[in-house]
Amino acid sequence: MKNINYFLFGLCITASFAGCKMKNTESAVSGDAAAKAYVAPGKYDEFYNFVSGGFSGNVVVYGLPSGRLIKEIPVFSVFPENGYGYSEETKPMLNTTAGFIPWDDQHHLELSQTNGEYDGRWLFANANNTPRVARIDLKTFKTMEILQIPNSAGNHSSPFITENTEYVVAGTRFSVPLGDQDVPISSFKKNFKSTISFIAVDKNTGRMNLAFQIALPGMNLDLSHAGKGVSHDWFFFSSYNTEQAYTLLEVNASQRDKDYIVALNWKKAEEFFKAGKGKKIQAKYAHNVYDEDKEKATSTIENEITMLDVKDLIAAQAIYMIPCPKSPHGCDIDPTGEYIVGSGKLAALIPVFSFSKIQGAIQNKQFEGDFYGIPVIKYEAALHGEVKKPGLGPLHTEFDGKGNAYTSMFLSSEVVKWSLKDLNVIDRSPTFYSTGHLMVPGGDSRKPYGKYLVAYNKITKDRYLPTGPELCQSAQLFDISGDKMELILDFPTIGEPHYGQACPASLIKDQSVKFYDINKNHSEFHTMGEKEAKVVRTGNRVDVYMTAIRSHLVPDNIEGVFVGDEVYFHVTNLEQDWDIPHGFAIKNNPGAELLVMPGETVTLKYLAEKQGITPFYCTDFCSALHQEMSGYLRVSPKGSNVPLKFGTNVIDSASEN
Ligand code: K7E
Ligand code: CUA
Repeated sequence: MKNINYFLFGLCITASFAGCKMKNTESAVSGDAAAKAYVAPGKYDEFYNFVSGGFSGNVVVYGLPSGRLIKEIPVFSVFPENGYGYSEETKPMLNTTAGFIPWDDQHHLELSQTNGEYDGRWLFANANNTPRVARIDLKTFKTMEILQIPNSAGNHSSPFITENTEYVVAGTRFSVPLGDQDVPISSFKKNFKSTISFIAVDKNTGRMNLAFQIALPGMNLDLSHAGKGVSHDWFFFSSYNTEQAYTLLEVNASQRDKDYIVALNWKKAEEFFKAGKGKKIQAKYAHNVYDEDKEKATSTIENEITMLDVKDLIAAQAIYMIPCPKSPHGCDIDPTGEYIVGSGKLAALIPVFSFSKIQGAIQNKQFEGDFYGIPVIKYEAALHGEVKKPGLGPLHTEFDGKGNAYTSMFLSSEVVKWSLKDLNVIDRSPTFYSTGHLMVPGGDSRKPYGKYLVAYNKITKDRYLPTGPELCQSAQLFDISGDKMELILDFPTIGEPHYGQACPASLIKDQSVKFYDINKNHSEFHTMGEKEAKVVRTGNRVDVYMTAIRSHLVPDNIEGVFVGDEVYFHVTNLEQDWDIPHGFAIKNNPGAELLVMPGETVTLKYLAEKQGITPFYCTDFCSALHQEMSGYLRVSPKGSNVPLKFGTNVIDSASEN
């Protein structure tokens, strides 16, 4: 109960911060703050900031320092705006063993790395609810791959990557029995496991495959980070609920004074895997890949995984538990790889562990018992030191590469800057309100770019004009180039921002694809020119091979389609110019539109359910004559003898009068 009271006490503090907001706001923003976040019209931002969309299921891209929203990338949720999840080509991306799942809860993002530095190639994203990991290509800002994770639930400590993107790693927040067994919930201790999945990433293509899993005793793996530099071979996961409660976790998972950080030597685990020591077990999961050449996604259901035995890892001195106070959340590693910061959500201090001390403790067997056979290292033996009185409710920490760490304080609504060397608090700044993650560009890599810090806040309240009960969420930008953090901008965000990452624009902008080369369009349904446009009937399936170019569709008149037909509109955008998509929408379509990029072919499936003249049109205002970019589909009663006819600018004088 002590913990609960403490928690509530913290919430009151949050509330009182909200109460004196005016004073804080005014004192927090100095006169020239606006100039620091100002990016003149026509000028580019310095950083791309990729931010998780939380319950929007997607990823949102902002420019920094302006905070301008520049892109929403559909990942785990259907996106009517461009037809993702609605077009025939993209529907397989959202396939799972539980069928088509059009939504998820997206929390963490990791930019691919080479030698511990961002390389601007891919962005990995987790889905919390129906465990999945996605890969986005940063040349096209498109989701290219989604891998479902079996034996997992609440895929939260995910997707964290090793320094050369060898693996994307995913840990379960909710322990579950392996293989979807039907067991009593009260058999948690016996049957429930928290798994860690190692997804191998192909160096050249980025393609993911589930290499192996490790099943740990039932608990909640919350967050993680790979070691770097000196700790390159290790991976660290924060855990809570090592009480192994399965009901009223709020109370029952807050009993112990300390939970653990799991330290896992992934290099040794990989050796076991490569030596064939894992056991193959049955597990079904979907692997969805978008083929850029064929311009379509396919979904494959895989049937087995390799499970490593924890006992082997224990024997090989490859796994340890480090006590960490009060239900740790963030698990962050400094740029050198020496310091591991655990943030106890309910703790009044921040423990900082030392990698070299952990190694020493292992050598000298400084243990205090075990957790299901996994040796528990003595807290003091692993500890570099504690940051005292940092604030309330520490959640996440990032680094500036100059020896400083920045921790978000959820309960006391502030960002706290402290020194890694002596663990003294150097500066603190209020946030509005209740910050979750924070982010320094490059702040979880070996090479932080420093300069800015963004706080992603959970509560918005009175920061913007009221919009009824539902408010947007909010981010705050700080200039951290000086000794004191300086708040320079608030900007609204989409969905719920959890983690974000930012990298210099120069890593990405010059390789960004402007349009697809029509000569490399290998879609099965492409139409390479207007002369090739056609309509083909096969039974009750009608394939419309349609082209779009400013400002007409070919064909724009189609007759001879009957009620009950399945009509596939394969729209090829013939443009070869940057930023000239064409849209395609048809009346009574229960799905969404298509947005077809230049050089691309996209398919909309339409069930002709009603007799009548059914107009279709381009939805993207592409030219002065965009409003003229439309056509008619005639749907006739089933069994009628209207011949199949199609064309553009073909005037039928016989029926005209
Ligand atoms: Cu702290 Cu899901 Cu990373 Cu949100 S999590 S804040
Ligand atoms: Cu094409 Cu409007």
